[in-house]
Parts: sequence; structure tokens; C-alpha cells
Amino acid sequence: MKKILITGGAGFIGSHVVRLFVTKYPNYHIVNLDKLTYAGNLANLKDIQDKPNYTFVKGDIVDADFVNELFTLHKLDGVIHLAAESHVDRSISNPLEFVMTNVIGTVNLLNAAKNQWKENFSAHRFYHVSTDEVYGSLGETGMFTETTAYDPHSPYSASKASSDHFVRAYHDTYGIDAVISNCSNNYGSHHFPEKLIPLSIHNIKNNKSIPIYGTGENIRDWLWVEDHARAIDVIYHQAKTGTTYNIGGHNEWTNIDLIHLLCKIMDKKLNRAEGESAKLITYVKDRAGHDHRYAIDSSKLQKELGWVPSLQFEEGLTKTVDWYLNNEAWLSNVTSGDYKKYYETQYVKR
Ligand code: NAD
Ligand code: TDX
Repeated sequence: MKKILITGGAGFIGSHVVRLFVTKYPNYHIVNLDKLTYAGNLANLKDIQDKPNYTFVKGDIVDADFVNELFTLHKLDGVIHLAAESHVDRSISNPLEFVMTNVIGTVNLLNAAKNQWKENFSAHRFYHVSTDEVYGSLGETGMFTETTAYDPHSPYSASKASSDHFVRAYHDTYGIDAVISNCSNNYGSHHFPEKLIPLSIHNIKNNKSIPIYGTGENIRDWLWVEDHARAIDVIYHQAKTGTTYNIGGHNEWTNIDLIHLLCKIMDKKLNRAEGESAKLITYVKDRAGHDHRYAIDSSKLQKELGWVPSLQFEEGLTKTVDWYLNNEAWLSNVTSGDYKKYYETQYVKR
């Protein structure tokens, strides 16, 4: 039986990756290591928590001793590393937290892998999950490819860029079998409601204003989270060592057009008159250093490993809305307590 450590498995994307691996590979044992920060939630994995090939471990990747002990105890075959501080706005108010988890935490995992696996690097894989934000911001044309020069602008993207460099350095210097993927914006179920889509669904449902930064003309390239999880599966199993793949949906939307589509879907679901939800749109102060446009060229992944996105955006967005409307308990649980404090600081006291 193969043992794979998935870090950050209680978060948004991590929970989809854990679910896919636990259910698709009964001959793998999946160890989910997560600190359970505000973004980590074991309720995301309720449906698979009792499976015999799944173990949850609560812990912090910033704690090097703990990480080393975990590697010694579990005799891991591979790591899929998703644990991170992931919200750009939080990185602007607290950059050091992002350096600690995203940079130091990643180096701690790399050191543990180097020490434990040094006799036979080729039998073990270190998969680092990263973001398109490391490439910076695009003008009106062009796309990020795997060879686009790094040009991060936010403390979040700078910390992810740094962690990518460390992973490549450990591959080149010590011979660790490492692969990296850089993905565009994900959407889908279990997404913490501080990011644009789940925050807007929550606010529309509760008749609260939808805060749009700046002009709303910034562009993001949206991918269904389960398509990201499938790409991670394919890359983990098939990529050559040292390879990088871009993952994206060829699905660019300005924020304001996306929110209008979401309002239209929610008007129908909530039996509101058409145009009712869009009245909640409110332009607010722009994000500092706000990247204008992301667009991912994922043709390398499509050609070499045969991965293609499965869902059209309108269908995926409708499924996402349905999930949030059918999971009120999940939403009210994550939006009580600290969420309220965060929301007031981010949107009211500007
Ligand atoms: P998330 O914030 O929803 O989840 C992150 C998880 O990591 C949480 O469960 C949290 O508890 C855990 N974590 C945080 N700090 C930790 C620590 N010090 N030790 C152990 N666990 C810790 O993030 P997400 O959106 O699911 O993103 C997952 C990964 O994918 C991140 O590496 C992110 O950079 C990358 N990514 C995200 C997107 C996106 O659109 N969300 C796109 C591309 C890449
Ligand atoms: O209230 C808001 N209003 C608004 O206009 C929020 C939260 C966001 N926005 C804008 C900012 C962005 O242009 O919407 C766009 C999307 O914002 P986020 O959902 O915060 O995502 P983004 O900053 O693009 O980063 C996401 O994609 C890349 C993830 O959070 C990262 O983890 C991932 O690496």
C-alpha cells in the first residue's frame, strides 16, 4: 500500500484532492496534514473521514521537528503539498504569516523529504501545488506559459514564487523528484467565503452589498476545482521529474461580468425578479497592487498528459450556487465568529 501525505487537505482545493485520492485509490493510504487555520475545516471531508485508507493529522508545517517526526513515523511514498496561506488580501495585512507557512513551511517539508528519501529519491515524489499569480499580471493579450518569467506583485504571490524556487532548487541541488503545477483561480464547493465567488454568493443570499474592487475590469481565468484535482492526479502519476505544468480553464472573465452572471443565476434560484441581485453591486476601494489580468496557457498539460477541463463556466457556477444554497449549515458555521471580525476590518473600516 502506498502512503501519500497531502498537506492542507482540510482547505478548499485540498479537500477535493483528498476526496479524489481516497475514493479513487483504495490501495493508497492518504495522510492529511492540516493546521486547521480559519481556512481549514474538517467538515469539508465528512463524507470520507471514516474510510480505512484515510488518516487526519493536525499539525503545523512551520514546526520543523514535527514535520521530521511525521516523515519518520509514516514512511511516506510521496507528498502533495497544498498547505498555504492563500488569500491575497490577508497577505497585504500580514505578510509574515505568508512567509512562515508558504516559504518556511515548504522548506521544512523539503528538508524532511531530503533526509528521509535520500537513499532512493526516484521512488518518492514531491508535488508542489502553486499558482499562476507567480507570473505577475498580463495586459490585454497573451497568456502565461511554463516559461513566463516570474514577476510576483503581492506578498502572497511573492511567497508562492519563493516556495516554487526552493522546490526547483531541491530538485536541481539534491536530486529530489519534484514536480510543480501553477493553476488559475478555482471555484466550486467548500470555498471559504472571503474569496470573490463564495463571498458574493453569501452576500447575495443575505441581501448584503457585493464589494467590487476598483472598476471591476480585472480579469481572472476560472477553473472548476474538481478539474484542478483531476489535473493534480494526472500530474502526480505521469509527469517526468523536474517538470512544471500550467493548469487553467481557458475561461477569462472580468470580475464585473462574472458577478452579473452570478446575480442572474441567483435571481432565478431565489425567485427574485431579474436584475434584483445586481442592485447589490457596490464598487469599493481597489486592492493594493491589484493584478490586472491572469490567463493560463495549459496546452502543455493537454498535449502531453491528455487532461482537459470538464465543465462550462455557467454550468459550474450554477452547481456551485446550488451547493451553497443546499449547505446552509456549512456556510453559517464558517461565517460566524472570526469571519465577522475579518469582514468588518476588510470592508467597513477602509
Ligand atoms: P485554503 O486557504 O482554502 O486552504 C489552505 C489549507 O492549508 C487550510 O486547510 C489550512 O488550514 C492549511 N494550512 C495553512 N497553514 C498551514 C500550516 N502552517 N500548516 C499546515 N496546514 C496549514 O487554500 P486553497 O485555495 O485550497 O489553496 C490550496 C493551494 O492551492 C495553495 O497552495 C494555493 O496557493 C494553491 N492555489 C490556489 C488557487 C485558488 O484559486 N484557490 C489557485 C491556484 C493555486
Ligand atoms: O471582495 C472582493 N472583491 C473583488 O472585487 C474580493 C475578495 C475580490 N475581488 C476581486 C479581486 C480579484 O481581481 O476578485 C478577483 C478574485 O479575487 P480572489 O477571489 O481574492 O482571488 P485572487 O486574488 O485572484 O486569488 C485567487 O486565485 C489564485 C486565490 O485566492 C489564490 O489562492 C490563487 O493562487
